[in-house]
Amino acid sequence: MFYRTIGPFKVKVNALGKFHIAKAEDIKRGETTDVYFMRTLKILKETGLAKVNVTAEITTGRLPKKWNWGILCGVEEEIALLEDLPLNVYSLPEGTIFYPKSMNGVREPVMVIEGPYGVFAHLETAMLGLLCQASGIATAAAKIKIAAKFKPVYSFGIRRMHPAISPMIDRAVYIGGFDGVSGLMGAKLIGKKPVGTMPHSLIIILGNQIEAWKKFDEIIEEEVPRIALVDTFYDEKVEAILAAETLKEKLFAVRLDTPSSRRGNIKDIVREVRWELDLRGYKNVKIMVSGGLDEESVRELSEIEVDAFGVGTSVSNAPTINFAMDIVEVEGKPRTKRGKMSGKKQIWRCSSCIRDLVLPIGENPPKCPLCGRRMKPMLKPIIKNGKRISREKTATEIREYVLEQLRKMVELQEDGSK
Ligand code: PCP
Repeated sequence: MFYRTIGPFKVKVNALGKFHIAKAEDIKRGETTDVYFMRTLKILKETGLAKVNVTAEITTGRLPKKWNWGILCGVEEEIALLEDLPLNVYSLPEGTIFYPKSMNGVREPVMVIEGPYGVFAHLETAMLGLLCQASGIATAAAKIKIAAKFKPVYSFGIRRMHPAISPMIDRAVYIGGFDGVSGLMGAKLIGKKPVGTMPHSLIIILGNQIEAWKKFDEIIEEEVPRIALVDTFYDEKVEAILAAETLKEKLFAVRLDTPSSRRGNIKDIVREVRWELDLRGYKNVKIMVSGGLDEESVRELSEIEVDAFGVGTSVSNAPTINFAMDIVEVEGKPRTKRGKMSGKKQIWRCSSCIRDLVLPIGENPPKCPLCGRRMKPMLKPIIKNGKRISREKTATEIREYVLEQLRKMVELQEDGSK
């Protein structure tokens, strides 16, 4: 029996094997696939068709929650899955805004795979899973970042999902535009320090919020902002004043995580807290709200003096984007199923209108039907004959790319052209 020291505890190693998760090598080998792909492979091998060259594209016909655009996320893991296979892969850059259909009504192929079908048939399930969930999370995060009027928003939602995917969740939320994540592994993955305040448990165990705030200030590293949780035992404004009088100039912010049973009109509660703090000269103390927030409640609260938001379930448990992968060419000849359009395609984007046309490969660069400007091709090669050819971008670079697009979308929305 092996033991591993985790924090103050010695843990039986095989206990670790008990989590119901697939390991990276299982995923790469196709162990997480749907069985009908294995049966298809068997038939193709026995009929000598496994080496048939196809072009397959990943598209979605509609988005959840009446979203009219989405953020593509999960491309890095897709490369990890498909790398070293004799395939060519083209993709929208990770973080790119995409539409289910272009202005000319064609489904947008966010990723295109070329090569012998038998090489990746058993990976379709994982290929879709990697894009569907991460893109749903990144899109939900982007919508909330816009609803927050680009004020700071922090990811507190990994506790709602299986811990094995918490790094992926935090990365997708950050790429979607959030300013920080609470998870240790997620923060490491994005190359950032984890963010967080204090849980109710600290105050409950110390039995006294003033004692808890003081101990936090005495013991926790100085660079960690002093954000006092002010809803544990008394009314928020009473605790906010107590926190300000306890930590004085050291108090960076107060966090309201008001239980739903007491939430009533949270906007008025925030206004009261703001008023009482200002009245006593604590104008610099910021107000953070968390607990059960979603796009709608964040939009409402961003109208008033809320300086930052902590959002959990509504991003970590965001709806998936139901991508599907379809063959559109066999041995270079257009062929696909009903409901899809055959042949290889390119997405052309007008970067001024952020609107697209999808045209067959080889067509001349079109002009934007809305503003007449020249459009640019969006699908870029990322893997050539199994070799990665695109540079790996940091999560922060991809996030900046997303925020740039979101600001443009808001601008277009505000001047009524969206
Ligand atoms: C949790 C945390 C966040 C909540 C959950 C985020 O609150 O403080 O505010 O999640 P949500 O958006 O899914 O609601 P609690 O568990 O109430 O409190 P604690 O901070 O004490 O863990």
